[in-house]
Formats: sequence, C-alpha cells, structure tokens
Amino acid sequence: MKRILVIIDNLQQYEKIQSLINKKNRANLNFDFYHSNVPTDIWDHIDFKNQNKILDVNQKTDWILENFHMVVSVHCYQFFPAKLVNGIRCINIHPGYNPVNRGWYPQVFSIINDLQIGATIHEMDEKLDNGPIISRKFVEKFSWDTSLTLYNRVLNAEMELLQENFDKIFDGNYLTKKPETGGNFFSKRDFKELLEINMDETDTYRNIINRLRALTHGSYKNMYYTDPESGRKVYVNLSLIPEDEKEKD
Ligand code: 0FX
Repeated sequence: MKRILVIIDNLQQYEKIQSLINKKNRANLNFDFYHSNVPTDIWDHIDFKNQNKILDVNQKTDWILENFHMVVSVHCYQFFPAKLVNGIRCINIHPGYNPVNRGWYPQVFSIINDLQIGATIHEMDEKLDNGPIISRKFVEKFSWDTSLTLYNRVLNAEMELLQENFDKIFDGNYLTKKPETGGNFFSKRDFKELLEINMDETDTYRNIINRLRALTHGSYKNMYYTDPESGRKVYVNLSLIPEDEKEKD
C-alpha cells in the first residue's frame, strides 16, 4: 500500500480530486488529506469539519517522512522545507504554466503582462514553483476574460493534467523536463501594489481595461480609489460582455 499525503487549501479542487480518486479506484493507493492553518472554505467541508486536519509541514516534517511515500501539494499555502522536498517525492499542482507563471495569482499577471497561461504539475525543489516538470499545458486567454473566468479555465486544466497523468504520477513512472531558464515570478506584494488606483495616472484604454479585468475576481474587493470627500475606499470591478453572450440575455 502506498501512503500519499495531500495538503490542499482549495475546496473546488478537493472535490474534483476526490471524484477522480474514486473513479480510478486504485486499491494500492491510500490518500490522506490535510489543509494548512489558514482558514478557507475547505474547513467547512464534511470531510474536514471538526476533524483536526491542520498540518504544519515545518513542524511535522519528520512525521511526514516516516509515514508517507509521497506528498502532493494542491494550492497549499505553505512553503515546504528543504528537508521535506529532499527527503520524499513532493509534487505540486500549480495554477500557472512554469516557468512563465511562477508565483502568486498567475492569471492576474498573465492578463496584465500579456503572458501565456496554463497549469503545471511538477516535482518540488527548494524554490517556489520551480522543480522538474511532469506535465503542463496552456489554456486559452480571451480579451474579455477576467481573473475569475481565466482562473476557472486554469483549474480545469490542472484537473485534466492530473487525470491524464494519474497512474504515472502515483506509480512514480514518468520522465521530467527541466524548466527553461528565464520565466517570471510574481509575489503577493506585486499583487498588492496593483490594487490602489491613482486617479491622476494616464494610460491607454488597453492597459487600463487589462488592469481592471485582471483584478476582477468574483466578489473579491481588489482595485479601489479613495473618495476625496469621505476618505472611504471605493472598490472597482469590471464587467465585460462579448456580443454573442449579450444576445443570449
Ligand atoms: O489557492 P489559490 O488559487 O492559489 C494561490 C497562488 O496563486 C498559488 O500560486 C499558490 N500555490 C497557492 C498556495 O495560492 O489562491 P486563492 O484561492 O487565495 O485565490 C484564487 C484567486 O482569487 C487568485 O488567483 C486571485 C483571486 N484573489 C484572491 C484573493 C485572496 C483576488 O482577486 N483577491 C484576493 O484578495
């Protein structure tokens, strides 16, 4: 029996992975799911609620090394220590195409910087989103995408990659590809620096629309200006409706 630890902080992907595992029905694989100590909606899922499924990978490195054959990180908020990534095979499912979209919120920076975007499954090394690539694919990007619509396409691509490579990944039977040099890395700080609107800044409509749609993601309050009278922040979202979709309304 192969014991596989999955650390996952994303409910959407958890539900899809569970159904894939059930469909695969591999009797020799045993999956244990944990999440980080960062509250997300996965905590309310029946499989996690009141179950003490928080796992700190730094504190529990030795326990992981003793009890598991491999680790899978799925949108996991923790940075894995060197002892862990060097001691056991750790795989990451990343919502970006490495090395083009390393780091945080890849689709946001893909829209703003006109970069291709996709998903990657890779072995983890000591750097973030950097290890040998097992499989990756691009997704389409449209001029009417917001962060949310593009993100959803990337999440689907992640699951397609997992499905296509499931047996290879868990049997450890694949060839990897070293990521090309160069690429991009964006941090959470880079994201935060995009949020405040300077009302006196001038730019092309193309750049302004790109920035607005890159920061439009469902109900998240991202871009804002400060109302000069009251000093309150006013959040801005962009609605983009291609012609054919409008006709359906
Ligand atoms: O889980 P995740 O989709 O992914 C992020 C990083 O992008 C990824 O590289 C890392 N491996 C993982 C641990 O964390 O992040 P999320 O569920 O917090 O956010 C999903 C999207 O929502 C994000 O891509 C952009 C958008 N978002 C998120 C926050 C927190 C916003 O637009 N505003 C926000 O304040």
